[in-house]
Amino acid sequence: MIGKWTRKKERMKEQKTKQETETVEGQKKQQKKETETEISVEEYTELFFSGEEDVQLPMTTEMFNLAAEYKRLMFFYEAGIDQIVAKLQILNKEFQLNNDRNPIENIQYRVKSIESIQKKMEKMGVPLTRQNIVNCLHDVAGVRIICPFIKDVYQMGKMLLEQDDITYVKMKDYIREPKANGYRSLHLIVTVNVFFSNYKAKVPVELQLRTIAMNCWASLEHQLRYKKDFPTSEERHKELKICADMMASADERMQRLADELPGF
Ligand code: 0O2
Repeated sequence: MIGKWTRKKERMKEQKTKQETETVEGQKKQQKKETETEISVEEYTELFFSGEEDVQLPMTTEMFNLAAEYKRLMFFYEAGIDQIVAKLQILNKEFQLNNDRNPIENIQYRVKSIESIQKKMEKMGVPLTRQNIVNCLHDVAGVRIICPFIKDVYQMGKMLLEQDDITYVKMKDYIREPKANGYRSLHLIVTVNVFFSNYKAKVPVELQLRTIAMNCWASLEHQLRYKKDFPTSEERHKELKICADMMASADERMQRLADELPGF
């Protein structure tokens, strides 16, 4: 009796597996058929720009000139970033050798995109000229330093400022005084000496130093804020602030744990 039931169960199982395999094969064939469909470039444009008015595209020479100008100017700022990053890597390695841990978890950097420069200058009400970019913007070169603990943030900032080819310009301590939305970070504007082939220049760089937890909040908040349909209600602002405060509380507790370890 048991044998009969077992055989019946096995037959049902085999049938089910066969049906499932057939379904998967069918889906695969359908997908293959769809990807094999050939479309012309006219059909492609019709599909992707349907309903959009045809527009005059910018002159290629103008675009090339702007790109070349931007590249030349950004080379100056990129050199500043390279110097700062090299300094941070040295400090991180030295600290690791002496203390068996890294005070820097991650270094991110960027030069401001031309769109972002344009937007900021528009907001400031100044025309987009080379001179205005250099005089009005301090954050064309940006380096973000992500540290494990709050004390690491301040120590890294201090170590950089003590180097005699770095000049302090401005500080905004959003850790001691967080922004209304809960944003926390230590912002330092500095200049760093860069030796080019024929001259030495002081390149301005914005440093954003923050903990892993602060960075986690800032990254998520940035993603939410840049979603066009993110409702900016009072309730949502409060929720974001609560999240930021929770991160800050975790940072403080982790710091206390670290402080209990001698020589940490
Ligand atoms: P991006 O794309 O990061 O470059 P300033 O003229 O520099 O004194 P500003 O620009 O308001 O005045 O400087 P602030 O307040 O020091 O902040 C500049 C940068 O800090 C921002 O750059 C962000 O990277 C970061 N930041 C400031 N506030 C917030 C915040 O509430 N949330 C998040 N996620 N980041 C923030 P940009 O220019 O916005 O853009």
